[in-house]
Amino acid sequence: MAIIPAEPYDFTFDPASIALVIIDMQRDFVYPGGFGEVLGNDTSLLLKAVPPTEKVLEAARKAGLYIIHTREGHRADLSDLWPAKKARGRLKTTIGEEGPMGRILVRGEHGHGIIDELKPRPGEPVVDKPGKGAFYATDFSELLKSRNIRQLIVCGVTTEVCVTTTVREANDRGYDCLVLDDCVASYFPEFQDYALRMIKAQGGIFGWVSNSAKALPVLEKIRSKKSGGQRPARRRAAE
Ligand code: TIU
Repeated sequence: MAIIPAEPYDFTFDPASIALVIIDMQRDFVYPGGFGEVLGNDTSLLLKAVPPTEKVLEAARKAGLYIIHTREGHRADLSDLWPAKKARGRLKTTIGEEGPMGRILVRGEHGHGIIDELKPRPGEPVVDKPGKGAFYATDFSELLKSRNIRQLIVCGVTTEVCVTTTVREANDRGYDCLVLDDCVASYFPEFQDYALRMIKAQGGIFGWVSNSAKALPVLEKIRSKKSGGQRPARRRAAE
């Protein structure tokens, strides 16, 4: 077992049954011209989560952790886009319409893609989700069950929308979630603060909160143990 110092108390996990989940690190949210900006947000606020998440992703890869990426977006024909979601906000430009990075929040468009810094590698599943939570209308649950995953380390954007929705969905399905506070970001600093406080309040009602500085040394120790010969050959070959 490994232990990451966290709030409201230490987070204990078995590296074999934990996954790193990186939520919606897509150009559509973190760069101008995408969905985040058409909603009226300053997308630059999300960029500060990128360097620490890169470090955690790299350490998780070296540790041999199961890694899953998610993307929010819709089919090109928008058949999985609820009219309520399309209409929300009374936006001038909305989901499915052309923007500078292609059709907004549509699968396969440049804006829908995960940013280069956090590009998924072969063997790291990418879950395409039409909603905010990773469980709704996806095979996320089946992917976790197939690997006997019980705990999640969660990074991504935005803290109070897709990250929190996923953490709450996971909590009700019996998963422990550890959120790294510098690896998640919001367009609203006060929502970032309160969303994280809501997760860890009441004895960790939805999970645990820590940060990359505390998680990295723990992940790096797992790496050194595995490089001592325990890592399965299948994983070595995939790198
Ligand atoms: N608007 C906002 O803060 N977020 C989203 O619409 N999606 C995600 O959080 N991924």
